[in-house]
Amino acid sequence: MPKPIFKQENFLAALTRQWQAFGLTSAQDMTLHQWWHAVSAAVAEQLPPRPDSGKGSAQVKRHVNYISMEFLVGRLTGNNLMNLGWYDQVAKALEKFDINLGNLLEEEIDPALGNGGLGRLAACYLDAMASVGQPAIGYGLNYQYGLFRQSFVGGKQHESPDDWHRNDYPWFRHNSALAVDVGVGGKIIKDEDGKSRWQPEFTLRGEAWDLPVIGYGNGVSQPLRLWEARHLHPFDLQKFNDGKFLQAEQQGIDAAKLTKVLYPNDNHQEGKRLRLMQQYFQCACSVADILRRHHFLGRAISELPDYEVIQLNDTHPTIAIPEMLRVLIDEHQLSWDDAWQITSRTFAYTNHTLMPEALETWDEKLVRSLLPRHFAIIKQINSNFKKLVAKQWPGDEAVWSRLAVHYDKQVRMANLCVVAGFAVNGVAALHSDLVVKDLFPEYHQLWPNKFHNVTNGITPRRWLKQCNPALATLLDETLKTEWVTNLDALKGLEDQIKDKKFCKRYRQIKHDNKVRLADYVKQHMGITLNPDAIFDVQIKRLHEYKRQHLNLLHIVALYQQIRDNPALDIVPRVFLFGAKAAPGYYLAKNIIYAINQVAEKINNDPIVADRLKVVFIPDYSVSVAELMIPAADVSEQISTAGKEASGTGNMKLALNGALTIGTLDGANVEIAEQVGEENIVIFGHTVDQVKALLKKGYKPKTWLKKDKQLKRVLDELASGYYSQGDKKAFDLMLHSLLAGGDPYLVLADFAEYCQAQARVDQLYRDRDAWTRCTLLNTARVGMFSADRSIRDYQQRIWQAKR
Ligand code: DL6
Repeated sequence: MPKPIFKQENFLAALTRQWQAFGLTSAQDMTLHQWWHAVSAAVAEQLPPRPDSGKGSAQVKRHVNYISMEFLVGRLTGNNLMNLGWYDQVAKALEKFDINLGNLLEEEIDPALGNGGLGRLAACYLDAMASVGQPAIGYGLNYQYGLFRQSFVGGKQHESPDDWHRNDYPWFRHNSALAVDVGVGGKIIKDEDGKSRWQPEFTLRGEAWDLPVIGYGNGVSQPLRLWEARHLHPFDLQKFNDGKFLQAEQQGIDAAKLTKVLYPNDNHQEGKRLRLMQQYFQCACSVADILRRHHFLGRAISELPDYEVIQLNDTHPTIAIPEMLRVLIDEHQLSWDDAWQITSRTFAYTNHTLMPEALETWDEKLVRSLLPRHFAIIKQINSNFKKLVAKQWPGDEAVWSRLAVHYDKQVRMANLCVVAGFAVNGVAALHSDLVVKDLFPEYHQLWPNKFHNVTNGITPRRWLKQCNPALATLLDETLKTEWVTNLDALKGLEDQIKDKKFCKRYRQIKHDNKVRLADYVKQHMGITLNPDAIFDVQIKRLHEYKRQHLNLLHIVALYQQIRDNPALDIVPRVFLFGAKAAPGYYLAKNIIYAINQVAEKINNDPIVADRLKVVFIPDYSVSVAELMIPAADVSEQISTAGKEASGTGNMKLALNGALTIGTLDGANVEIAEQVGEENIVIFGHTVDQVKALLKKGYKPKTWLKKDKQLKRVLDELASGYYSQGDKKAFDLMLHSLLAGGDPYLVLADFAEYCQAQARVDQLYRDRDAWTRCTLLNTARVGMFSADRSIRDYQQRIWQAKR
C-alpha cells in the first residue's frame, strides 16, 4: 500500500469543521483540550480507507483475528502521527496557530483498557502486525471505564473510576452496519425435526467501534474492533405509556452494564457471572463478525481455516470455541464432525501464566444457566476427548482428572483451548518449557507438535522512537539505517563503544531523560530528585510474586546502614515504583502502604542527605511508563524464578539502556543470553533450586535466623518505626513473609539480592564501564522487537504447514 500523503489544505479544512462543530467562531477560541480533539479528529478523517480485511486484495496470508479482553493501547494521537509519518508536518501546521503539538498531546486521556502485561502485549502486537503487513483485526470490549485511577491517601491506595470519555474519543469510528445480536440465558428446546435448538432468554446488541491501527510508514490501517453492549430496544415504550417513566429505560441500562467496566485483576480470576457474560458477549460478536466477513468474501464455510486464524489471548476468550461450533452446527447445519474439523483448525491459544489462581475454571451451574447450548457442546467435546484419553491411558482416572475439560462440576478453560485448538504457545523460552513440563505434560505426550514458544516482544515505535526521541535521533544519525522496522540493526552500536563523543552523547540523553522525569515528580509529588543519582525503577502490577517487597527490604537495609554509619559511601540512589494493586488484593495494597510509609520516613530524614530517595509514582499507566522507562538506570526484574511468564517491561527498559537486576525468570533468561552475563546482574534461586527448596520443605524462619540484617529489617518494619507507632500496620505483608510461609521465597533470595545491589553500586562508580554495559543492552536486545514475535507466530503457528 502506498504511504499516505499529508495534504495540509485537507487537514486545515477538517480542522475548521472541528472548531465550527464546537460552536466557536475561530480556531483561536479552542481550549488546548479542544485542540487535541480537533487535531485528532482531523487526522482521523485523512486516514486511508480501511478495507474490510482481505476484500479487494489477493489475501495470501491467513488473516489473524486476535481476540483479547484487554488492549492497553495508550495514547493514540502522537503514536498515529508518528506511524503515519505526519508528525512534523502537523506540528508545523499548528505553529501558525501558536500551538505546540507536544503540549497538545498531553491532553489525551490514556485509553486504559487493560490491566498490565497481557493487555499491553496485545497492543504491541496490533502495531507490529500492521507494521509487518500481517492482515489482522483485534477484537475486544469497549469499556466505559478503564482500569481504575490510583491515588494515595495517607500512603494507602485509593481507587476512583477511570472515565476516559469514550463517547467523544476522536479516533473511534462507529460502524452501525456491523452490529451483532447476541442471545443469553434461556433453554434448549427440541425442534419439530428433533434437533436441539437454543432459545435464549434475552438478546443483546453488540455495537462495533473501530480504532485504527496504523502500520509504521507503510500505509496500512487495520481495525481494533471494540464491542459495546446495548439492549436491542433500549427504551420500552409500553412501560413509558403506562406511566412507568423510570422503568422505561431500565433494560437499556441493564444491558449497558456489560461493557461498563474492565475487571481490575491481573493474574487472578474472579469467577463472577458478569465476567463470563462479558467474555461470551465479546466472543459471540467476534465470531459472528469473522463469519460475516468470510461469507462476504465469497468463501465456503469449509475454507474458514485456510483463510482465518483466531488467536486467543489467554483463556479469557475461550468461549469463542463452543460458540463457533454452535453457529456451525445450529445455524449452518453442519455435522458435528465437520464443525469440529473447521473449529479445531482455526483456533490457537497463547498461555500467559502458570499461576493456579489465574487459570480460569467456571462453575458448571453458571455456564449452564447463562449458556445452556454451549454447556452441552462442552460436554460433547469432553466425552469425545475422554475416548481418546481412555485409549492412551486405559483406566487411569488420575490422568483423566488432570486432562478433562469438564470435571468435578467445573469447566476448565485452558484444557478446552488445548483440546480444541491446533496450537498452544508460551511467551518466553523458559515459560514455554514449563508449560509443557509442569502444566500440560500429558497433552504434550498426546500432541507434541501442538506446542510452541513465541517469546514476547515490544513495539520499538512506542517504546523507543516515541518515548525516547533524543535516543532515536542519535540512532538515526549513527546507524544511518531504518532500525525502527529492523531492530537487529541496533547491533551496529557496538562499533561506537570506543567512541568517546558518542558515549558522552548517549550518557547525556539518559541524564536529560532523568531531568524530565524529575520535573514530573517535582510537579506531581513535590519531591526533589537528584538526576545524578542512580534511578532504580520497578514498574509492573503489584503482585507478591513480582516481589516489590524484596526491593523494599533492601531499601530498609540500606537505610539502617546509613543510620549506623552516617558517613557511609554509597552512590546516591532513587528507588522509583509504579504499580496498581487489584482493589480486592489486600496484601498487595499493604505492600504499597509499606513502601509509601518507608518512603515518607527516608525522604524526610536529614541523616540520609540525598543518598536515598523512595518515590511511588501514583496512577502508573502507559503514559507514565513512557516517561519512566527512558529515565531508568536500573531495571528491577526480581520475580521468584518460574513465576513471571515473560515480562515485557524488562525488554523496554533494557532497550532504553537500563541495567537489569533480575532473577533467571521469564524473558530475563533470554535477555541475559543476548546482552551477555557481564552486562546484567543476575541473582537468586533458579527454577530448579526453587523447586528443590520447596520440596525439601521451605521454612522462612531458618533463613531469618542465619541473617542478622534481614532480621533487623523485619523487626523494624514490625516495630511501628515507619507507621507512627502502629505495630500492625504491615501485618499482612509480614505475616505472609513469616508465619504465612513466604510462598514467593523473598527471604531465601534476600542476601543474594543485597549483594547484587552492591555490585550495581560498584559498577556505577566506573562511568565508562557503566556506559559500555548499558549501551550494549541497547545494542543487543533487537530480538525483542514485536515484529520478530509476529514473524515467529507467522512461521510457527499462523502460516505453518498443516
Ligand atoms: O505475556 C504477556 C504477559 C507476561 O509478560 C507476564 O509475565 C504475565 O504475567 C502476563 N500474564 C497475565 C496473565 N493474566 N491473566 N489472567 O497477565 O502476560
